[in-house]
Amino acid sequence: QRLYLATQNQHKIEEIKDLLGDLFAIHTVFELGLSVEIPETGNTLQANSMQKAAYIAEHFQVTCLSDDSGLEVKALDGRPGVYSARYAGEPKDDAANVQKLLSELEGVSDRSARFVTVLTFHHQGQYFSFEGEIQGQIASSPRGEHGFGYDPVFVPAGFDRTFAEMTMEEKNQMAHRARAMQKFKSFIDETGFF
Ligand code: ITT
Repeated sequence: QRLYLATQNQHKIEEIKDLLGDLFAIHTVFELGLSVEIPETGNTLQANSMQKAAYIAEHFQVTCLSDDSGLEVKALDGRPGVYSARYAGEPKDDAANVQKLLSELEGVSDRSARFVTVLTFHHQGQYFSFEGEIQGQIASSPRGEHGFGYDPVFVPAGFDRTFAEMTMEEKNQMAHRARAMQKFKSFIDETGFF
C-alpha cells in the first residue's frame, strides 16, 4: 500500500521510515513534485496536523500521513509549542531556536518540558489523528550530534542523555513521534483499515 508522508522535514521522514518498517510502501511529497511549503496556519498541533494532511489529500488525492510536533516548556507557559519551528523567526533555523530557548530559560530552575506529536492519517476522505508525548527536562547547554531540532537540549525523563546523544533507534523506542506512531500502527492492525 502506498503511503505519502505529508512532511517536508527530512529528519522526520527518516524517523518515520524507521518506525513504520515495511508496513507500507512509503513515498514523499517531493515525488509528487510539490515545491511550495505545505501551509500550517493553525493555533494547535492538532489543527496543523489536520491542515497538512488535508492539503496533500486535496491536491494529490493520495493516502497520506502528516506530522505536527512541538516542544512545550512549563516555565514558558507551554511555549514554543505550536510555534516551535519558527521560534527564533523566519527562516526556520534549528540552531537559532535552541539558542533562543536556552536564553529564555537562563536562571530558570524548573526546566520541565514535553514533546508532542500529532500524526494525521488520510485515506479516501477520512481522517484519523494520533497523539504521542514524552516528558523530560531542558538541558543547560546543547549536547550530542544525532537527531534534529531541539534534540540536543531535550533529556527524556529517566535518562541523563539528550535525544541527540542517542541513536535514532534508541530515540525511536520512546519518543513522542514513536508513541503516536504506535497508536497509528495499532489502529491499522486492529481495524484492518488500509
Ligand atoms: P513539516 O511541517 O514539513 O512536517 P516542520 O519542521 O515545519 O516540518 P513542525 O511544524 O512540526 O515541522 O515543526 C516542529 C519543530 O519542532 C521544528 O522546529 C522541528 O525541528 C522541531 N521538532 C519536531 N520534532 C522533533 C523531534 O523529534 N526532536 C527535536 N525537535 C523536533
